[in-house]
Amino acid sequence: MSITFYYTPNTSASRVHWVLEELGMPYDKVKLDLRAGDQHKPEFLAINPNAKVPALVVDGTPMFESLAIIIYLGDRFGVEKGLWPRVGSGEHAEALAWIVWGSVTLGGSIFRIFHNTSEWFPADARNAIQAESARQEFDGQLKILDQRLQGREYLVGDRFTLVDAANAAAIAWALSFIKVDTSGLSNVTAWLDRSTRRPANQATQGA
Ligand SMILES: N[C@@H](CCC(=O)N[C@@H](CS)C(=O)NCC(=O)O)C(=O)O
Repeated sequence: MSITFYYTPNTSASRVHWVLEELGMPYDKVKLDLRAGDQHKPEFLAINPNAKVPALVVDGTPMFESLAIIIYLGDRFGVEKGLWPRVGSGEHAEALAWIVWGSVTLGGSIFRIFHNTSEWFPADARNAIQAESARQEFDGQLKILDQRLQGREYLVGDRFTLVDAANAAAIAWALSFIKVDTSGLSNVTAWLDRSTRRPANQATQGA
């Protein structure tokens, strides 16, 4: 089997990187310099026509969208490693719900905050009202997450899964540029620390 991972550090690719390390499978890495425009080169566009990281090529089949990649890796390789529930089980249903929520609902708020505050985007494309409205949504979603984690260590079942990696990576990235009052979020704070301390995540830092 051959797996090639296309990534840039500190982006949406980071959670896929973490997942690949958790799975402990051999893979090749190709680092793209987004500021230099590597994502627009024809050879990368042939893999992801959206010109964004991450992308993954498994035995010649290209994939993009971090959420799709993580679910694919979980279904195909994660079950036997105890990192993903068996397809068709109740826990698999919960895993899909929480991982999609983390990417689409929570992730949507994070991206709206980023797009409306980051200097990566031109000043006239940023909107303070949009940023504030997304910020309020994000605060509410963190409370929902905190309630979910009440009395439990991980989001699904009684052990760490790729759902925790996907969501913790997104939130850790968000907290690097969004100031959050974490009082009242003790479950989220403890879960984030518990998850991000894992060796597989640490191995991706600076890589
Ligand atoms: N929904 C996509 C988002 C991918 C994305 O926005 N990637 C950004 C980095 S976080 C990117 O490659 N941007 C390059 C560009 O827009 O030129 C995913 O989860 O894979």
